[in-house]
Amino acid sequence: MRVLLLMLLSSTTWACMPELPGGKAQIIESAKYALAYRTQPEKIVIGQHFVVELALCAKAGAAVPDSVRVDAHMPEHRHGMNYKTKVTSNGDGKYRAEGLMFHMPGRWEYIFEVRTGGTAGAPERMTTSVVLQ
Ligand SMILES: [Cu+2]
Repeated sequence: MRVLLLMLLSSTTWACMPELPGGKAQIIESAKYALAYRTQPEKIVIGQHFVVELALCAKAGAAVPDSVRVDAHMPEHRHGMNYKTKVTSNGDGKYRAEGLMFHMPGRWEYIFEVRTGGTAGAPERMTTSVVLQ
């Protein structure tokens, strides 16, 4: 019992659950953060802009995010999107990224970059990919 308690106390990766109301969301996790996201529209159409809504929570011991960047690229093709995204914070750990567009079919990888403490330290990167047909 005592050992278990010490293990729990020494853990810096306590889970948290990001809340993104309004429907189902994909969850991805890094050592420090958990992120829920969904696209709008839900089904991405090649060559049409879409929005990514996301919610972020910091696990125990991790700094609260200052800002989030959202980007995407095609790792196999070594190119990114033709547009830059604009991320706005809705407060309360929620963000909205506008201006995404996947301009061709294939595997696209989202890159979520979480920044804390100004310029100090590298941003935490979280990635996940989707295949568009
Ligand atoms: Cu490509």
